[in-house]
Amino acid sequence: MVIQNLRTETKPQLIPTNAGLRTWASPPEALQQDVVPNDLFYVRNHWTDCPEIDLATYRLVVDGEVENPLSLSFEEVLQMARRRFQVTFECCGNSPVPDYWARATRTGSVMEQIKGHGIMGNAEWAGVSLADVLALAGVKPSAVEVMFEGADHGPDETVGDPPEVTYERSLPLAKATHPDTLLAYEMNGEPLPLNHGFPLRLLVPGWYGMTSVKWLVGIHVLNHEFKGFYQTERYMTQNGPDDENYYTYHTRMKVKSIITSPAPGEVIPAGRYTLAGAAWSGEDEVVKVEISADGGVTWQPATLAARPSAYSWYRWTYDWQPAGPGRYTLMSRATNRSGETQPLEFPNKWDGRGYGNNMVFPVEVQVR
Ligand SMILES: Nc1nc2c(c(=O)[nH]1)N[C@H]1C(S)=C(S)[C@@H](COP(=O)(O)O)O[C@H]1N2
Ligand SMILES: [Mo]
Repeated sequence: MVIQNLRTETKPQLIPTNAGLRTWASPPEALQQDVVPNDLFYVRNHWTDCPEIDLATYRLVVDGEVENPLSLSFEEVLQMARRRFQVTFECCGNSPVPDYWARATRTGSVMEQIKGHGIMGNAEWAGVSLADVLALAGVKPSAVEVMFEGADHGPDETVGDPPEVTYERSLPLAKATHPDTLLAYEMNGEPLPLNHGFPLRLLVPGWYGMTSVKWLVGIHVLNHEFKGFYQTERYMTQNGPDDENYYTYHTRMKVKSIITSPAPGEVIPAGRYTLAGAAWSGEDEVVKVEISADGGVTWQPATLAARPSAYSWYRWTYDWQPAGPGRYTLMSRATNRSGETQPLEFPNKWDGRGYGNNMVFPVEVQVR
């Protein structure tokens, strides 16, 4: 509770989430806004130092299964047709496993609750369609996937092995050539900040954050599936023994919602209170957000605001009249156009990592 008092007196800032200084969570004040400011947008890096790229010598290489391999300067990228729209994304490891969340809410640990959902954000991005760049290079019929190479490399952060690995991820050709898949050079009207991939990053709308490769230096069109370390050894969930697929590799963001007001640790005065939050569902639409103020016994519909882009989160509000002072368990539950709803329980018990966890998260709140 001391932490909470301190927080109200200081300017909101990113919250470090591990000793390695590779991941910072967005503070609640940032997630309460329609668009998260650049300096409060979560950062997830695999190494502690960002590559510093000199625009004067920067080249974006496009090669592999293409008719005309390219080496584009930043100026040449800027001259191509510009697209600008909001995109929400979350790290695949954003929300924690149920045990962590239960402990954080039971003990009232504000910081742990903030970190629990803070590895996500919504911003307005500008850049060029990757499809335009690929068209310029002329993709051959033999192409299957497109691989994206970041300028950052080193030993893997957790095991130190392999001793030298580059941040590389691939996309299937259909997603790579979708006109909304961007090479972004601007974030909320500013040049892409260093931590977010200056000067150019891939931006894969509707997909989990790890697919949006930062500090992009290479686009390699492949005639086979890419099997690199961050493609096949990370960002997957181990399925149960009866599942015919050993792993699920995460791509599209699942249907999900968060409560942003009240913020973790906030004490609500008795009377009317407007609950607020956000909901999203990868490439799909959210059609319904429901709220429970009694731990999941009864549910009422929240009001969904129109979203400014097909890839931004929806903001929702719910006019709550608590019966009186006391402790309440709040929950939000989103449903998408395809009829998928957030599960009440953690979707995968076989894998302790919580990747892609979109369960309904109970939030304990005190009304006084
Ligand atoms: N080159 C490179 N790209 C990267 C990463 C990285 O470490 N290096 N991290 C990925 C992960 S796991 C996430 S969740 C997002 C985070 O983007 P942000 O730091 O701009 O929020 O970037 C992705 N792109
Ligand atoms: Mo991530």
